[in-house]
Amino acid sequence: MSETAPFEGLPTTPRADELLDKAFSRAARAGRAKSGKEAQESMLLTAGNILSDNMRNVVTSWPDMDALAPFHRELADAVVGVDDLRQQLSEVNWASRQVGDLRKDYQGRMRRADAETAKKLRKQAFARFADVVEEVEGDLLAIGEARDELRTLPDIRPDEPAIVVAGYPNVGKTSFINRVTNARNEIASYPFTTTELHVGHLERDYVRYQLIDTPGLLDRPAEERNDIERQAVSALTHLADAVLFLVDASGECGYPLDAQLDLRDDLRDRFREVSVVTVCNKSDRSVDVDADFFMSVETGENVDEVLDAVVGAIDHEPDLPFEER
Ligand SMILES: Nc1nc2c(ncn2[C@@H]2O[C@H](COP(=O)(O)OP(=O)(O)OP(=O)(O)O)[C@@H](O)[C@H]2O)c(=O)[nH]1
Ligand SMILES: [Mg+2]
Repeated sequence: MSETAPFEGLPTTPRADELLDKAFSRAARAGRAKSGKEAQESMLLTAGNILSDNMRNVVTSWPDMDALAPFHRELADAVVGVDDLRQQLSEVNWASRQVGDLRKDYQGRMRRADAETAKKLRKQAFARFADVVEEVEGDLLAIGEARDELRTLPDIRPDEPAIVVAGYPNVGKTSFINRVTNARNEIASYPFTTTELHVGHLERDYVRYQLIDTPGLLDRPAEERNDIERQAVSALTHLADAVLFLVDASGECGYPLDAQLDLRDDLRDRFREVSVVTVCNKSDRSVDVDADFFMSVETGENVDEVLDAVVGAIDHEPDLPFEER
């Protein structure tokens, strides 16, 4: 499992009934190959091992949440709740051990029993296996849902420079990203409850940059965001190396310029560690605003200059003490 896409390789999570079906049908097959007490022992071992191994595999296939990059941990937390997930995984881990212990216990009891008693003990053991697995039925379902959600997270890499594109709806964020990245085949999207993150890539001087479109997230005042969105914004603050803030001075986007600039100031507070570059887009319509750059995605005017500036604003220095640079 790679550090950059930590949830990509997660296998599907079996449901409780699937696990039990698999374990008991394999056990029946193993039992048919033998007879008498040996058959009962073989069934017990087969079912017990399949259940405990499969449940342990569910747990070990997950990355260590504490070792995740802050961006991924926080995004995962926004989407599924990392504490809940940890708890569900620990329940399944408990069930795996519990089945293992039961298996050992019944194996010992069978050793001293005759064939008839061995069969009774094996049936008893199966009923107790089923009880244990059913106890974590809900946990397995929740883990499966978390896996399905997290696997579709866009391939955003904490180790590649990231430019976050923000601004009110309709100011031209997506048009910009589509124009400067190979967005056609490199866009991945992730549905939050109300929003999506899109990522496109571009290369400058052999460095790959991620451009992140944030419709529904960085396009309105903080107080209008719900908890999940707030947390996703916070995750982005770990990731962003620069913020490109687009404004539409013409007001054609439908939002007053004052409100747009207030949002820009709010994001400056939030993304305190990085440059927030103010760009007036739709310069073919209006340039009536105090901005760092004026561009038109429509005509292409100044688009390259804006890119150069934002790439230049990214600090590529390694984390050396200032005097040693
Ligand atoms: N005149 C003009 N129109 C533009 C320019 N850039 C984008 N537009 C238009 O503005 C509209 C909105 O552009 P989008 O790229 O969808 O804006 P957005 O910021 O991604 O909007 P949301 O996804 O809703 O947040 C579209 O009709 C674009 O064609 C520009 O430079 N000049
Ligand atoms: Mg858009």
